[in-house]
Amino acid sequence: MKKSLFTLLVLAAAPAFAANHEVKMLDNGKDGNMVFEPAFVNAKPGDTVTFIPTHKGHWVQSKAVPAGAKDFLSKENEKFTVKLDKEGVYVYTCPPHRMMNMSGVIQVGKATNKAKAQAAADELDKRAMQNKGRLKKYMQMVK
Ligand SMILES: [Cu+2]
Repeated sequence: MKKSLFTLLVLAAAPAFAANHEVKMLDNGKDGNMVFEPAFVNAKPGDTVTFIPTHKGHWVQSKAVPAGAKDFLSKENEKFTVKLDKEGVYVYTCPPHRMMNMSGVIQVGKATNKAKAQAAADELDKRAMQNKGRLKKYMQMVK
């Protein structure tokens, strides 16, 4: 009885431990030019991701989000935070550098919409003129 009450209290307090993950928008990074870093983030439901305009000329737009989650679109050169309420895979791109495959993946809890996210990632990889295969690599990190 006491133990289950304790468990209940811990679960109720869980949102207080929500983490914020920072993703830099870069002209050059470890994975090449025009890149998000880290481009794959594994988050828990309730966490947030903040995109940091480290270099200028970038912004983010979602290409696939889990069922019930809102699409997002930020403004150029602005810090932007997304709240990750829904479990699943989020695929996003930087619109002006889509052809350079400046795109990324966020997994939140279970990959509920993996097929849809994979299709969006494949489409980005297919259309990219540079840095092909990045999305394939990021999607392989989805568990
Ligand atoms: Cu960009």
